[in-house]
Amino acid sequence: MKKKIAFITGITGQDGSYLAEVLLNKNYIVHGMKRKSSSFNTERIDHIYENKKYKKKFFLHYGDISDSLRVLNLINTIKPTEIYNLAAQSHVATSFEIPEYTSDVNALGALRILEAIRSLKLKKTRFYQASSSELYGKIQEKSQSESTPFYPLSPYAVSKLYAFWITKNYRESFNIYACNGILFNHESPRRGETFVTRKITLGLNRIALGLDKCLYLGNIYSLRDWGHARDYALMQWKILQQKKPEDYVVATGKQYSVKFFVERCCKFLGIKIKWVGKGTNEKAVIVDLDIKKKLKVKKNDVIIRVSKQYFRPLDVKNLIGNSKKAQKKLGWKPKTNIEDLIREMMVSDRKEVLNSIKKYK
Ligand code: NAP
Ligand code: G4F
Repeated sequence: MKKKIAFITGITGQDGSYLAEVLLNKNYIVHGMKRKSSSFNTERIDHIYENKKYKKKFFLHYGDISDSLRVLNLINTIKPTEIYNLAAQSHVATSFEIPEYTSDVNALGALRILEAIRSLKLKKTRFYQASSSELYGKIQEKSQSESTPFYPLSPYAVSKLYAFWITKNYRESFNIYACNGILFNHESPRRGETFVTRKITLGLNRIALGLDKCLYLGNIYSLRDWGHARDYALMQWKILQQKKPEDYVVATGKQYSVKFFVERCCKFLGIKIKWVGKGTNEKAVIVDLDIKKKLKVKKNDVIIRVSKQYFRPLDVKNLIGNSKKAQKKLGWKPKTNIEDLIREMMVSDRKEVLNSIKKYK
């Protein structure tokens, strides 16, 4: 059988790193595009790059999804059997500040790859587009499936809406095997530090170990359907293994608030909090703590405050996915529940904070 060759854009990101592991375990040759950066940006994939086992199977190339010619040339040289387009300016709040850049990368990025596949006549190449539950924005149905109408609420979501439709359009116009994975939020210890879950797991560990006093958050009433990125990476691969190219929702079907996430992380640390105040005056105060854990906090410390700075001009308040189609056709079953996800992230961030303390001692 011919070897499968994958090309991943966004390989240095959270999902790119897990997907590379999934594909290498399935004996693929994996090529990834990384950006030139003034500081190291390969932390999430260094363990793969440095593993001798993958020396002839894992290749990195400099490139940027906004550079059409580079994208075309890379695809022409690699001749991938599967392309996973994960590259994105993926931070929703930031997209309000840099909307044009976000659109160039997220919307036209997908088009550039599809055009390369079309113009190079790569009839056998399959294309995966990293679509997002942000497309649902102002939700039109209680739980969101492939047939729920979209109503994007940010420049990020609008850019991903273009990418969604251009993927579908190239599938229908040019018969390209192209699919959208409409993935709901997925987190992990490799999640970027400015996304809310990671901000909380890292922030609370820093407080517990005495590096910070207080963590500032935005809309703590926001509700999300949070899964584990490792599980979702496997689904990205599965979506491209089907006979017919189709779009799929991937979600856990369970929903929690940011506030709940904070409470569970505190519980993990052995801290009991009480919420007091309203609106931007709301805060979390320590009411009890496990003295055996030797935490660097005490009763009555305020460890969470709400700050206007982290509110968005418009926010997606409420998301919960209906992934029945993926369950039926792809055998999708969410593996990691919220408690396991929190435990894994909290343990990993404790280690990270302890290492940084050691480093600067
Ligand atoms: P991430 O951690 O922010 O990773 C984004 C990746 O894109 C990074 O490798 C980044 O490179 C790269 N990138 C950014 N701008 C680029 C450019 N101009 N050219 C080339 N590469 C560029 O995001 P993620 O959580 O892994 O998400 C992966 C994809 O899924 C994204 O498209 C995201 O929008 C989408 N998505 C994510 C979720 C989620 O909950 N995680 C849900 C739905 C959809 P650097 O490392 O150099 O910054
Ligand atoms: O963690 P978030 O920044 O993720 P968000 O906006 O849901 O976007 C993520 O998931 C999408 C899938 O639905 C992806 F497409 C996208 O690329 C990204 O991966 O924020 C989650 C919620 C928001 O409602 C936000 O307002 O948490 C709220 N929040 C409250 N305080 C905060 C904060 N978000 C951040 N980032 N920082 C805060 O301090």
